[in-house]
Amino acid sequence: MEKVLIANRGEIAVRVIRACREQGLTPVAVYSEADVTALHVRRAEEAYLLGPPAAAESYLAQEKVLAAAERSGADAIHPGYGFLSENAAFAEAVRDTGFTWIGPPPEAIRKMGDKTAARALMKEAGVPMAPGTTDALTDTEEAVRVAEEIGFPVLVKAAAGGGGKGMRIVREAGALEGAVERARSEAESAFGDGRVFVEKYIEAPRHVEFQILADRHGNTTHLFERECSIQRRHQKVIEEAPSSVLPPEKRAEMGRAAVAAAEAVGYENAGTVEFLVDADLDFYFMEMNTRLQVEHPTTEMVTGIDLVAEQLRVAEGEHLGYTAEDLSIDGHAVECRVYAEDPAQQFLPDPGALVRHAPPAGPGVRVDAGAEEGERVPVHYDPMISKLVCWGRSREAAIRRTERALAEYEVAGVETTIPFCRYAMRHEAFRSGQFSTHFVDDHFDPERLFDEDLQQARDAAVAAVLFRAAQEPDALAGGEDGDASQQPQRSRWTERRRRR
Ligand code: MV4
Repeated sequence: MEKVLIANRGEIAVRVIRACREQGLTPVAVYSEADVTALHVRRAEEAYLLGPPAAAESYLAQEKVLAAAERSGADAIHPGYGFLSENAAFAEAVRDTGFTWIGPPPEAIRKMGDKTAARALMKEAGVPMAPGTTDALTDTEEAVRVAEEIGFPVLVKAAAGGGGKGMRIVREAGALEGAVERARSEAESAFGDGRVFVEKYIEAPRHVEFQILADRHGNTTHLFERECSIQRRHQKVIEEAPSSVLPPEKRAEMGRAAVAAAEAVGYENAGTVEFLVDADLDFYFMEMNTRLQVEHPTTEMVTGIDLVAEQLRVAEGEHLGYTAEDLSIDGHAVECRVYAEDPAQQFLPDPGALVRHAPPAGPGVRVDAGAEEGERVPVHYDPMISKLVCWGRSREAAIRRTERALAEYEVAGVETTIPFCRYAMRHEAFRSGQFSTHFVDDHFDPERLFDEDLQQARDAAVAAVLFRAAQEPDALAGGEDGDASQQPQRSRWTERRRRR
């Protein structure tokens, strides 16, 4: 492998480009008309225009991506996450066209994309699952019989669903038939596949997922877990590694189950096995994600393994060379996703110009950003600006560092999820580790968003002033202090703190 085309954009494209360069590989970017000046285009060695901004015309346009790979002379394609990363047909087309696919075998993508096939495989592999059917329901009488058997509440799930799409909770028999019919028709229109199945609903679960790495010689290992329970409408906002609730023996047991799940599907490359964990720390297979995930940096920070470098290595046919027994968890890492969304308005997307973007830094602070100051957060794609990942020797230290870094993070021009992340970091339910996937519903009160965050408003105001000053330097020079050159050159931030 010498040249890798990254079929993606934003922070993950930058992340893969960096790993390619460190591996001595030539990174090739693709971009849409909305991304002409984007960071990933500027960080690549070569860049190829795909087409108009709409994803369907650009990052999802399989033929255009393959044509760019041909034109560039790339020998491999990395899909990142989202877009075509879990499209089995595309993975097949990549291989059929002679490129190395930096991801799992298409067959593994296909099997794990069908939730009933995944459940049948897990059952065979002895991986714990929530009680329920493995095959799709044939008729509603069967649904009633299964639901009576496993007991309410139950979940009706779409076989072609995932990530929360096509799911309905049913709490009593009377509502079951209607729910099955509605889930079936929703799945039919959303996925062109109306098959549904029934599972026991796990109340107030935690979302704990295990990172998997497998080479092409049958060696499969896990790299411990991440907790991703702080989600909003199935969109993760805060993740951490390790989970705050797993004792070592439970971690080892879940790690074995995750490896068994990956081996059952003949997995290769990086993937994630998602479990639900209940109050008794019993765990149940939920889904397997056949891609690298957004939150992979938390695992990298506590294991010291560069997951993208490993993906590239393994895709080239190298052996893993280690197992989980050779790895250990050092410290704790917390990731905050910085989206251009307004938490005070139900996380309404707020795309626009990044008038100011000055991320934090310092020991144990990593910011994977997909955009820079002066760029626009486009309307066409996921509005994630960056991921702030902080490492600490303990969970408390990682939280403290995250609070410090969030307080330093200067953004102006768009609303962001930073205030929500600061709110979560100071909430007792989060700090104590006593939370579930219902954290946002149970604990988030938008009225309390800026309780201690008037600072936030001030910071934004100062950021705007700083930005303006940077644009018109003399605007401040002759201010009330008279000739600035006679004044001691204090940091404007000190000035603000002093004024406060
Ligand atoms: C569940 C569940 C409770 N019981 N399955 C959400 C999306 C997909 N990952 C599956 N999901 C769930 N499956 C059973 N048997 C609760 C959820 C769920 C959830 C899971 C993880 C993180 C956030 C969630 C939000 C709502 C529902």
